[in-house]
Amino acid sequence: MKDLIPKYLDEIKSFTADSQEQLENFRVKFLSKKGIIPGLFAVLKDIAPEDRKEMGVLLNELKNSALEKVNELKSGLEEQAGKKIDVIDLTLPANFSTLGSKHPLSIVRNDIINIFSRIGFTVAEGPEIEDDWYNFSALNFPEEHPARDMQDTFFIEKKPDTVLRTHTSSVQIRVMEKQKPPIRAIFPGRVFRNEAISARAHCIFHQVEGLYIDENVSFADLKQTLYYFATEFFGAGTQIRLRPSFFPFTEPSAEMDISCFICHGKGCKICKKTGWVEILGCGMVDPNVLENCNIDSEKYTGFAFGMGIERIAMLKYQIDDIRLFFENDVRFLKQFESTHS
Ligand code: 2NM
Repeated sequence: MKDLIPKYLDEIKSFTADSQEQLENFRVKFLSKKGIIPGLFAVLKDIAPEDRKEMGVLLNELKNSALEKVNELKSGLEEQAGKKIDVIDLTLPANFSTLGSKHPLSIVRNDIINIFSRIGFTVAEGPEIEDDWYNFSALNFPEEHPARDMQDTFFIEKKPDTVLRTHTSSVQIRVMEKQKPPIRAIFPGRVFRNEAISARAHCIFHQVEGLYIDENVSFADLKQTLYYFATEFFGAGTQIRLRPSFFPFTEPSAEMDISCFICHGKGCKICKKTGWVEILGCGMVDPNVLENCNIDSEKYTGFAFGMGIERIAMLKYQIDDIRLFFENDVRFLKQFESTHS
């Protein structure tokens, strides 16, 4: 009997229960009337009197560990059962996750990309950090052009040849260097200009530029392509007009206005009572630019254009402060959803 007690003590101490049923079996085995421990107490009287006291102490110890174990496991199992019920409480309201919304600049950029991809333009991207060749020289900017000034361009410190691109035209040079005509692509991306931030201007903004180079590309192609874009983006019935302008990389150059889609020519704040709103710059690619990219300017001609995504988005949504695009205030951002898929 003395040998049995440490064995039972071990069994009791190491016992664990996964269910109420296992625990009840344990309790019956050791503590019930016909269980092991009362059985041992029953034979205590048969033990030699000089050993009886010591055995009594050991048996009490065994009984207390069994009782303790039952209490401990019982509260553990009850706690667990409580938790399980919490997890499947069907009366609780369902969790739902709040969806974000697309940034208005992403919506407008994607709309522009979709419109041009329907007439065969592909999309190309390139680095935001450029050297002087891709950002200026290849684009026919003269050495002393004011755009190269510190006032307009961000230069990388101690690397006078390295700049943050001021337009995505630098990507067009990279494509023209690598790819033979025909080239028909648009170039969305982030650009940087050293300008004071105001409601109208930001030092970081976004552009989509476009380029079409092939044999016999004419100013009429430019006009028809941009007319298609204007009616697709601003709606059927939109009129366009081209005003002569100047860019180093195009000759001739023009700026394009659309008829005011707010007042339809009656005169409003958006068009400053002129009935027309400027949306982009464009022109025929200067032969010098083609030659800089080893494209034969006798054989090939092309047109190019560029627009600011912020400007287009401000017109479309009638937003009067460019800084709203960059503040990431969800009260502003959640108001937009795509009108195109
Ligand atoms: C504009 C306006 C007019 C343009 C020209 C070229 C290139 F690379 F072909 F010379 N890229 N982008 C261009 C022409 C950009 O943005 C207002």
